[in-house]
Amino acid sequence: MDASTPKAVAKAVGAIVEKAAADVAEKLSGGEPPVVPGAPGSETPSLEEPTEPREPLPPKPEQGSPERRTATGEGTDVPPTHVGPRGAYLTTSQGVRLPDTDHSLKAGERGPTLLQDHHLREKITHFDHERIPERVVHARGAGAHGVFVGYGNATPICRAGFLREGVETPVFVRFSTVLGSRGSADTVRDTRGFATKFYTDEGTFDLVGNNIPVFFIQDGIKFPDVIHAGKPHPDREIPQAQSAHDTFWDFVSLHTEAQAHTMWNMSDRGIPRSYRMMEGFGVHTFRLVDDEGATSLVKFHWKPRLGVHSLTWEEAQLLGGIDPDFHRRDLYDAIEAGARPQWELGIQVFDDTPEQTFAGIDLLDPTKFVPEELAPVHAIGLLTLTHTPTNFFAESEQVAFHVGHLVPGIDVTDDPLLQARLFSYLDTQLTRLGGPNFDQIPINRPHAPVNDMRRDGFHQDGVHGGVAPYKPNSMDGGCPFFAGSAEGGYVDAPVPVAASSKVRAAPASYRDHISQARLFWRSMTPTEQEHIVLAYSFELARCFEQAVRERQLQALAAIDAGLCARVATSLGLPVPEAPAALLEALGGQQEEVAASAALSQLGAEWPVEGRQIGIVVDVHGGEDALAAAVEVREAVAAAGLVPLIVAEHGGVLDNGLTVQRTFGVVRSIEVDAVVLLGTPAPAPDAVPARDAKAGGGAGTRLDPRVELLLEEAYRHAKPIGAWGAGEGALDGLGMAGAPGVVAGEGATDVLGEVVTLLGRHRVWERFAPALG
Ligand code: HDE
Repeated sequence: MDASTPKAVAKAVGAIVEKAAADVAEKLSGGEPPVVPGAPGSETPSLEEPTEPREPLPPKPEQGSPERRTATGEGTDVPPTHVGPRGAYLTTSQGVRLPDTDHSLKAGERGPTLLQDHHLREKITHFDHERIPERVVHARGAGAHGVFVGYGNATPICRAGFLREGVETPVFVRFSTVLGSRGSADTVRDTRGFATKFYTDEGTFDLVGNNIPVFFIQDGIKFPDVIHAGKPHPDREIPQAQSAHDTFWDFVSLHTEAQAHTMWNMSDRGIPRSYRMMEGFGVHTFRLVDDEGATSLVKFHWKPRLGVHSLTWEEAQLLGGIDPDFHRRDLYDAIEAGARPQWELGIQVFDDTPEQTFAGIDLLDPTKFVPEELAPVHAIGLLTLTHTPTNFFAESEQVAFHVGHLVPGIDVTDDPLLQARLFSYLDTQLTRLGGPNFDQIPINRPHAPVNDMRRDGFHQDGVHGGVAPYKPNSMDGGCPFFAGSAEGGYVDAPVPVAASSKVRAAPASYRDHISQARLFWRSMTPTEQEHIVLAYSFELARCFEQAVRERQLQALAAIDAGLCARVATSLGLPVPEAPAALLEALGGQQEEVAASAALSQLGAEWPVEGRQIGIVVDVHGGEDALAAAVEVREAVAAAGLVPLIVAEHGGVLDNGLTVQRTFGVVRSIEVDAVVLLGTPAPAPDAVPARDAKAGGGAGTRLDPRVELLLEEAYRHAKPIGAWGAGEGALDGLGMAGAPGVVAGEGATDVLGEVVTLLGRHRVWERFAPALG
């Protein structure tokens, strides 16, 4: 039969329709049509409200629903890696293959574009809407996937399942700066966000913390004030991602409860070496609940396995220009290289007394932390970051944290900063992620079963069955049912609330703004104090208004007279008296701990894996030098460090090594230590007119760019090693014999010493006499 005639086509279509009708009839109750159509649900409701928990009712037999597909057409039962683009051909958003995407549909080659060009319109319309609002704070950040394993020792005080021994929970962690826009530099002086989403079997728990344990404000209602003060000036929109400007220091010098946090920001904590080398803090006091309902108060800590380390301020500034993505690159490169970043989750535990105070420190005041000497941090689990994101936008950008994402066993306290946050995080996602269904975006989906009776809204991805998204109901068999504590329900801890009246006021304990800034300052080593002095001096020198500088100096006078005098000298201003009001409010707080050794970053040894070692190779140094380069590179990699081969020209050397940086391109900030193998003479491209870095030179036989590399590494207190002829070069630069400068005959011996030095991060002893 000829299927192309209209008659034949009509016949074929008729047969298909007939078969479909027969199929539907078959599906509907075994061929029997329903007696009376219109029953709302698939079961007849009972007279009484159903109380026996059961799964949702099945759909009615005639109901269909869209097939489950991923956004790119794949079925949903595929591995997560299969949800990206698929198929070999370019398609429209509807999956229709396309022969061309370079030309609009036009009336002739030189003619006008036709309105009917659906491909052009679809492509451009989507592009026009690619941007979503960046986060109002913490816009600049980077996330990674990982796993958390509980140690089990927290179980006696916390019923949360993910803390039980050996329980593995998938996590997503996002690190961030606070002030800068999405495209700002990673290494600015700022607080860092440390937000972790635990996809637990009992629901999602978010620990949305910072790398500093105190905050600028005691009450969330001040958050818009402190952020407006820290953001760029509204008229010129400068400076970007900086606190070094008038409005910031105007606010914190008037609003002195911010002084403790600003002290931390001015310290080396404000410029971390790496996300992998930061502590994290929940900041607020939280409440844990055990199986019996008993409560304790805790502060959460993240302790990095690699220790807490920082950049120098000069490095941070150079990186802002040379590699603004330094921290996210470091994070992703480390994971890719197998140096998986790890932190232990720790808790400080306090009795849940009505005063909610420990050792004179009000636990509800988020501008105060509890020194570890007074309350030790107990490790309760291990976090390991294992995977980089597949798509930055889908994961790091769309992840939505919320301090109200709590699981049974973890509850909040009345800290007024935390209370305001409980409102804010949900609210902000409505604008940022375009509606109320942001929790259905893949990175935000809980791993626990969800039956929340929420319906509809923009970008609804669920296809909800049933007719009764309300409680109580009998139409959907009563489903969903309530879960008490025994069924894993989240029961708010029934803690008493003291009799009170409505007030806009803070308790007397909140009046002390100085003791903890003083404690921090006094806990620092001379090297760290020097950095703090330089940071205040830099920031205040960049303020225009004299009154702002003078007012901040007054606050410093209350914190420590010596600190104030040093900053005042640097600014060329008189040393002021400490304001009486600040001193009076101090009271007797913090007398027990004059200094907390745990706050200093210096003085211990840490693992060095993932650290980058610059290996400077003299390509004209002969066979021995080239062989040594291979030996050192292998030893560096074997020690779990990352080698960076630096030579006068690019390409592959005679010894088979690939040059990663040329002298013209390398900068000291990329490496944690430098090893000099030989004395590379000035290369042909070391022409001052071409590159200012090639200009100087101490007149040694060394290439001036290598000299600059060594001088900067020296100034930044990095370990430096030299082998063979390189030893003489260090002599010429006046570095030989200085602390942390190692020279010797055996290349790998030298490397061994450099690695040992790196375990202490930097060689600050080099400058000890200057620091007094
Ligand atoms: Fe946040 N904060 N915050 N914050 N915060 C946000 O939420 C807010 C505070 C923190 O990587 C926003 O999704 C208020 C303290 C981190 O996605 C917003 C107050 C701490 C992140 C918001 C605070 C934080 C945020 C912006 C005072 C440390 C980044 C976009 C009551 C314990 C999370 C968003 C990520 C993000 C509000 C104070 C940490 C606007 C109102 C204290 C790590 O909701």
